[in-house]
Amino acid sequence: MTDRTALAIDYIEQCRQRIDAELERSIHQDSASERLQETMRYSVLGGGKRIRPALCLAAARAVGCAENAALIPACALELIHAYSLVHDDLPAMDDDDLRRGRATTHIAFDEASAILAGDALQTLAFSLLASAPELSDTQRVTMIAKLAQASGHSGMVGGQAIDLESVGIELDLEQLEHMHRHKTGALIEASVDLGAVSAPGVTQQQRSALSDYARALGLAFQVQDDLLDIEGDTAIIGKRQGSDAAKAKPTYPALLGLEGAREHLATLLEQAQRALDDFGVEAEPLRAIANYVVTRNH
Ligand code: GRG
Repeated sequence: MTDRTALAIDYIEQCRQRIDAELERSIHQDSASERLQETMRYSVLGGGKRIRPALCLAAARAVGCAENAALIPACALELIHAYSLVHDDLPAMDDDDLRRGRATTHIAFDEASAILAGDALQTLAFSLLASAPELSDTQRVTMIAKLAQASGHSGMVGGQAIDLESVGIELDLEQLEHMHRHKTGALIEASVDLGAVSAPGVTQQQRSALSDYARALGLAFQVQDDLLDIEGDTAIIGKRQGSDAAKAKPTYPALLGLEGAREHLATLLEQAQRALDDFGVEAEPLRAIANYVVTRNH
């Protein structure tokens, strides 16, 4: 393991503790149904790498902002991510029974509860942002707009729609990237941007460089995800290995071959790191997370 990967693991673990405490607090708030609350807690607090919230906190640090200011946005990102996983696992979508090393939400509870928990996690994300005490009104509105755009039909949900429409169809590299930029990349880009916007004095130049970093990282994340589906171990990745092939999903290794996919991954990592050239030591966690994303084993 390189020093940078070790730094990332350490940094993400520190983030996890702060994020999970805040998520626990936010789900604990007044709720109309105890069962719904329990389903939400199961969906969001039972594991997961916390890459998106860690990226948000690391981006805030990179632009000289106290990470605390980005804590609520970081939680909002994880809530959206958790909702997307719960809905993605449903029988009407990917129909998966294993996630984060345990039963998916609709298996542990039931389908209706999983749908409701996903809905409630999504609205909780926007509700948290709307009342984040550390942020100005302008920051809140900017973040809500960005997160809505990244997670809705012009972002993640749009990407999921393309994915569902693409089963059994041969996509070329451009079409595959178009799908992943929406399905996975948009939320990763939003994670970095919400962190940057947490700093009141962030410049357009900084946001643009961070956006270049996040765009490359979003695709790198997906390439590594595709590689893990082939080379990973179900017990470690926490979901069924080989499920992309079983579902005839278009993937990078299917298009480029294993070696080609690995080369593509290295190019994307280089692009992500280069985008941070003008940042100093405060961007070290972002650099480390990029290394972690392309070497992770789950
Ligand atoms: C159903 C609205 C809706 C959207 C679904 C993101 C997504 C769109 C589906 C997730 C399915 C999937 C396996 C996508 C591939 C990449 C991805 C998002 C993997 C899961 O993210 P990790 O590895 O998960 O960060 P953890 O569990 O670590 O948080």
